[in-house]
Amino acid sequence: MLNIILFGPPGSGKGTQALKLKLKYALIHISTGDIFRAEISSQSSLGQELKSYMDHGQLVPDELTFRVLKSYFGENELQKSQGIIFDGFPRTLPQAEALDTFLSERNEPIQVVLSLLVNEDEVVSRIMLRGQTSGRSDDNDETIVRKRMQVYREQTFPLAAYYTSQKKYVELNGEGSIEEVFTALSNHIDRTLALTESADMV
Ligand code: B4P
Repeated sequence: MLNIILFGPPGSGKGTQALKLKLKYALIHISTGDIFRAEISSQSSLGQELKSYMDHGQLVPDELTFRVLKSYFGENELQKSQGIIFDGFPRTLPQAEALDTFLSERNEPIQVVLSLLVNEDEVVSRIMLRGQTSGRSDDNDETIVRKRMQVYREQTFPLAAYYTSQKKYVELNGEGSIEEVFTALSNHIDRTLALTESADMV
């Protein structure tokens, strides 16, 4: 099993890279942003509630995030795969702790947290560019995009220390081309896989 977290600020390329890594390593891709957007498209009252946070650049509160994920896992049994790539989750300490509990019950811990480093101006320009075609209301307004960065720094970045203390946190330059970043991520994953296999043989 290979369980990975892709970590980094909004617009750092987590979603872009997760789709490529999913195909290369036959992983299940879990993106809380995508799960929330699917709920919003269904026009449920829960979706309206999610939208009210996302449109303002705020995190969805943990209690609501857990409720949505619980119902998602209820409907989508985790099939057998080589592992899971988590994209945009966890984003707070309670989410990280809940994920650790969930995975340790399955005896399938996170092996590595790959963090994409991208400076704020680059992130803002990528997201504003995506906003021209994505139809995402959280991508259109620079004030909201900068608010998302502030929320990342205050609420999500502290998880770097949490995973560093577990010796799982690795930083990578996220500012190259999509292919360059993909190669760097793949190299780290290959190293992680080799280490896991040699530990299994002992
Ligand atoms: P997400 O859906 O996770 O979205 P994201 O942060 O915008 O993006 P990501 O890093 O995946 O960027 P992407 O690859 O698409 O979150 C949206 C919102 O949902 C959050 O603000 C929050 O409100 C809520 N939410 C989600 N999960 C939550 C949780 N666990 N708890 C609470 N709230 C939660 O890349 C962006 C753009 O850059 C794309 O256009 C891409 O083409 C481009 N790009 C990517 N890599 C590039 C590169 N190397 N060079 C140039 N451009 C690149």
